[in-house]
Amino acid sequence: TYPEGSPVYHNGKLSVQGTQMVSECGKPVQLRGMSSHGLAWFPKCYTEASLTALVKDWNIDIFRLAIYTHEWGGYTTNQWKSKDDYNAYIDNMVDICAKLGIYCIIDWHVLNDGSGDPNYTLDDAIPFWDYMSAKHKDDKHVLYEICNEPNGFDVKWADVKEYAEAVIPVIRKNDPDKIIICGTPTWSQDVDLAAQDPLSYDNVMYTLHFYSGTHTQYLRDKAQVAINKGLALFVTEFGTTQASGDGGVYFDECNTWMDWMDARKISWVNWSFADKPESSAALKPGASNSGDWNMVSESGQYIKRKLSQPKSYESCGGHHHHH
Ligand code: IDC
Repeated sequence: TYPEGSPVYHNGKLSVQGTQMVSECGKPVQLRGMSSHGLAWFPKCYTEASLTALVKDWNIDIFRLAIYTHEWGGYTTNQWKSKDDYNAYIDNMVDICAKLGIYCIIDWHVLNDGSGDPNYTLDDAIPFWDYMSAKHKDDKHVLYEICNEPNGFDVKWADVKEYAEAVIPVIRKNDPDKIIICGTPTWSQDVDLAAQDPLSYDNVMYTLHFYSGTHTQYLRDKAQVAINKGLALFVTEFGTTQASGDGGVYFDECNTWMDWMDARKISWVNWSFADKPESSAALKPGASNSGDWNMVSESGQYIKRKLSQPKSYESCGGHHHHH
């Protein structure tokens, strides 16, 4: 059970109806929250204390656990932890989110190393998702993001689809209906291409990522094409900066994106809750050493203000609602 009044208490198990994510009682839900930077890069930032502050002081509904597959202690490299220890770390974070009553995304953070082709990670992805979906099958608050950002000129939607069609059955065997979020080519921008040949599973959403210093109206137009064709989108990552994660901040364009997402009740998660010296990081350098989870950067201050707006969902009435 989740704490009374918490996001999971109000919304319960999520599912997808048409283009909209809905709560257990079928009401549209827009969730807002933060993404970790790499769990292995800034482990000091991801503790029960920091997550408690994110819930109590920042008002998040959801936290994303970014598990880089290759870079910086990537899961597949055994550099930071063994796979068993990494799994235990992730499981602990998932349990902390449950205790706090927030949703969490387990993000298989495919990015630079390898080739940008998620199939490159398949040998590790299959056992990872088998383990995670068996372990968390009864955890209503978990969502599975199977490939952060497919990228590279040669990586087409057909390749991503092939990967998804290998991974999704593994998850579905353990966990028949939790939300699965699938990345799209060009760093999760080509949702319009996915819409031409969507996946044939229920409760699937598609990843749309933007950085407001780089991605503007043209990307919203591409996303609208996908929505018009019936895709359900989830902005599992966006930044207020350029796509490098640094440079800027670009609040005017970000406001336009926020209005666009609000109008469509599209959920969003900001990159990133970390104190790296880069402008997308929501914390000032040194925050993790001092344990001050409200020592915000310019971007963090802006995001915190957005998170403090009234909740964008209607309660199902807790655990004892009736249809
Ligand atoms: C960036 C980090 C940066 C790190 C880099 C590694 O902000 O500190 O050095 O990754 O490659 C993404 C990725 C996300 C990126 C982010 C900013 O999902 O991992 O983080 N970004 O570049 N897609 C678009 C932008």
